[in-house]
Amino acid sequence: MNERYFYLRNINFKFMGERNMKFQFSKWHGIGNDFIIVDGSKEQIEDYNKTAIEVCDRHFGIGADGLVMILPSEIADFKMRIFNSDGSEAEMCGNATRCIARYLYEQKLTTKTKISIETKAGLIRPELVFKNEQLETVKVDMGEPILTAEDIPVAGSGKDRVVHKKLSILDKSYQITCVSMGNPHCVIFVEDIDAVELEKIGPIIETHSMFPKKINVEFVEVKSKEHLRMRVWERGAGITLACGTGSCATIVAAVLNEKTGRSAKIELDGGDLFVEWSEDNHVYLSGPAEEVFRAEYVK
Ligand code: ZDP
Repeated sequence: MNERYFYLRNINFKFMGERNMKFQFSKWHGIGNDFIIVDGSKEQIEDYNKTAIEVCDRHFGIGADGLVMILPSEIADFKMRIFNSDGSEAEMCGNATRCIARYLYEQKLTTKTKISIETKAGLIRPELVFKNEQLETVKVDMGEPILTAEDIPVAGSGKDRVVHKKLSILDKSYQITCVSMGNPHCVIFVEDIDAVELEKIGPIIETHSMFPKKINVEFVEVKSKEHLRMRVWERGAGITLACGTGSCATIVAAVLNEKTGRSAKIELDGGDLFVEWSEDNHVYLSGPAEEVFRAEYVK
């Protein structure tokens, strides 16, 4: 937090009155998980990591959980890169993928309703689903979950799965289940989600030495076999209103812990997402994607 503050203060001193960056962007959200989307084939940004810190800041910048660059791809229709609000790059992003699919279609950058997008975690395929010519939802084939500890990565468990394993933090112990959806997640089922001090426990688990690439942390309360309530502490972004990859990791963890069937509604602070861990081993994520405004950033 402090580092970010000093970084921002420096930019403000350095560039006061000076304008050296200019780009068009569009602000989107997937149930309150918000992104600045930039078409990198048209707009020039020199340093994605530093720019993400600057523009995601909710007081000194535009304000968002992440900066998403859309870039040309040689193996898919488009390539996406996602930077968290702390400037770190994530491999994958479920909610942003839905936003991008709708953005590309509405901006007429593609006529396809099913798009392939290259990410650092492989190809993912969002699909715009229409009903009576109205967009009903954006459904994403998020690919297969990764459950092998060393691939998630979780240290110290080799090729085993990390399902319902004990983790002691401060004076409490938690049962954790770890899943990678391209990016790493640690899912913890609790009796009472409102009693979880997410702001306190989230960053401790995120940066625990067990997780060499840090980790996204999801606390989940089981409401029924088809309904989970989830709150998330995101790696590199802190508390956010929703997390798409986190919802996918949650359904996988719920099945592995015999809490639900293979599909469920995930109730998040910003709204609901629908997830299914299909028999073909792919996880499907559905939910809304909304544009908020378009503007030009000038600094
Ligand atoms: O893995 C990470 O560092 C996440 N913070 C990336 C963002 C994930 C996201 N919330 C999602 O919906 O998958 C955008």
